[in-house]
Amino acid sequence: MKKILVIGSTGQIGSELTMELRKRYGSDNVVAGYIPGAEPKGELRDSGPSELADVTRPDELSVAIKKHGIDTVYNLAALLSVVAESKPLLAWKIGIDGLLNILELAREHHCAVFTPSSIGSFGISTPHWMTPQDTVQRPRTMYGVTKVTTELLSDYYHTKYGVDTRSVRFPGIISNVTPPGGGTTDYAVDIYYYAVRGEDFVCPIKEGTLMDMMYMPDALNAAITLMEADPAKLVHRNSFNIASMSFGPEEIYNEIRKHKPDFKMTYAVDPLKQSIAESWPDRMDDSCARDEWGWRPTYDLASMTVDMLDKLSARLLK
Ligand code: AKB
Repeated sequence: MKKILVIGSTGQIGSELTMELRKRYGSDNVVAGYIPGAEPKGELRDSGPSELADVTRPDELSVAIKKHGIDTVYNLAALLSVVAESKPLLAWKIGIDGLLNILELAREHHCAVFTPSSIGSFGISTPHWMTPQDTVQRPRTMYGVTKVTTELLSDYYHTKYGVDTRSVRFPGIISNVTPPGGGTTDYAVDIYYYAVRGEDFVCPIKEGTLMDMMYMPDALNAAITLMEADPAKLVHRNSFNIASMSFGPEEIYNEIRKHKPDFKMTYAVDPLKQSIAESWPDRMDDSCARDEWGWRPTYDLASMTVDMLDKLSARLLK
């Protein structure tokens, strides 16, 4: 059985990934790594072990890896795109200095490492429609720079030292559990909260701006399936395009209105978010992920909307 450390276990993806990994591999085999001030709470804390695991403190990471006999690390420590623009040095420190600490420990302790990349690793000069797996990556945001560097460093540690590094380029992730903080795609989560609370929504992204998005269950499944994949079949490693749906603000709004006809949305475009959104793909081509490790999403905009509205209504309107 694997022994897994999730770094960033209390964040948007980490909180759900840790619980899903505990379901699949057994609670005692999945350690929730956290930083001071972001300790696990509730079910996350009570259902399994947790450990201090700050990516910027290699000694602390080393203690956690040795104490629990870790062989697989899911490294989710990162700042999202908008926050990274306001704190570029911190984004680098966590995203890249932190990654190097993990890769060095993985080399020493023979751990496999998953560190997500993002649609943010692409830039304005990337082909936007059916963005190929291997293409131009010249982002102009610090988030994008750290994501391209993540891909390159992870591949380097694989080819040079044989560390089993793998990753995906996540689209905007939509979830009804932990809200995101400081991303360009956050509007596609926020809109559901407003709709369920019966409030009008002001969208920061311009009508017609397409971005890849994904429902959390598909995102978790992608990460775990890739880490389970037969290495002999992987031509690529860091990182795979994965896609399930792509839409602009008016499309998600119209989908929600099928269930909440009185819901209203207006626009007040945020220039930073808009310029980041316009530099990202409209839709990625994920055929390499499909061919090399059997990636298949299960949700589209319609089925995700039904589930989001059901789950949020059950929680917020109690
Ligand atoms: C963000 O908007 O920063 C993230 C991402 C797409 O990487 N959700």
